Amino acid sequence: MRGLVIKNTGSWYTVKTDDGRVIESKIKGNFRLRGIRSTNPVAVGDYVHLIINKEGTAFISEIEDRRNYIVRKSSNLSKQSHILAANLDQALLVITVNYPETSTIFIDRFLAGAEAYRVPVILVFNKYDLLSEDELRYQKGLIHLYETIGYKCVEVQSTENAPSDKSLHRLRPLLDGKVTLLAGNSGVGKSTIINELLPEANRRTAEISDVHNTGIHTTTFSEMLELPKGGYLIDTPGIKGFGTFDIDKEELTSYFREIFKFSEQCKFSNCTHTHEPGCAVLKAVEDHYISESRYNSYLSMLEDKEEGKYRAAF
Ligand SMILES: Nc1nc2c(ncn2[C@@H]2O[C@H](COP(=O)(O)OP(=O)(O)O)[C@@H](O)[C@H]2O)c(=O)[nH]1
Ligand SMILES: [Mg+2]
Ligand SMILES: [Zn+2]
Repeated sequence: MRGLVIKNTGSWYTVKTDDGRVIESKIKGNFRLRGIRSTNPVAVGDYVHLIINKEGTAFISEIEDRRNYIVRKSSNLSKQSHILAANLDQALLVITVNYPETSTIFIDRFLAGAEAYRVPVILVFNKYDLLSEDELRYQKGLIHLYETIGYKCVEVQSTENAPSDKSLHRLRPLLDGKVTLLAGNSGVGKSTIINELLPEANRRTAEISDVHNTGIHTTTFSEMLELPKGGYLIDTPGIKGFGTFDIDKEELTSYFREIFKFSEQCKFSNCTHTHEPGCAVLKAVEDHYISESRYNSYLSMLEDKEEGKYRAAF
């Protein structure tokens, strides 16, 4: 029997089978997966094969190859990673220009991580109702910037009585039938969005994960919440970005789409776009074809890399 892992609590995995049953499962024996040293061999989003027991529980006997996955380093000491989720169709990054302020560095690091993992991102600008005229103008500017680069942007208000063109329900067609990771700084409105988009039956689950968030439960377990018309939202307490990922010298540029485009005209193929003569990126920043905020985010990630951190610190 094949199924999708929708929840992980310690050694138990909740699996939704292809024929619609929900079965609590455990791993059988030792799984050694190619190339990944992880503390959890199975993650939410994984497709697995089950051997169902007489008691109605099951053993996971096989994990299908992942299309993609996101990881978090377990600790500074170990080289092991914790797989947060697998097989994502997209990520929804919730941003607030204010209350709390989401920095462009945070947004750009998230986007770079998503490029590295090849996960499309939708930028959701929340709390429309709270913004002043100046803040709204700034938000419009950001939306113009990110749409020009090629990212989908949506302005919403998650609290009651939102004007229809700011309603959260505009997100539904973007989410139906897809596996979406919900991300963003604490306080931007992720739980509010989940509660609004999920039907009554799932609301309780969302509240339970809120309990996890408040620290009663310190361990963080990922969970997939089923949308009414199919598809899932992945609520991963504490996830802010794509965590650690190795940044190759040449690759960093390619995680910034518009910088990558200009870099093809740089004089040197190994140009870092910081000081080199004939650098087309520096010229494009000067001519305002590349925004300073994006270029600064690029520099901050380059600095991490040069300090040997090899990680995006979200
Ligand atoms: N005014 C306003 N408040 C919002 C909006 N969305 C969320 N909030 C509030 O922001 C606070 C944090 O929201 P929450 O969903 O807990 O954020 P999370 O930490 O990302 O899960 C709560 O008090 C929400 O009621 C919005 O669109 N407008
Ligand atoms: Mg929350
Ligand atoms: Zn260059």
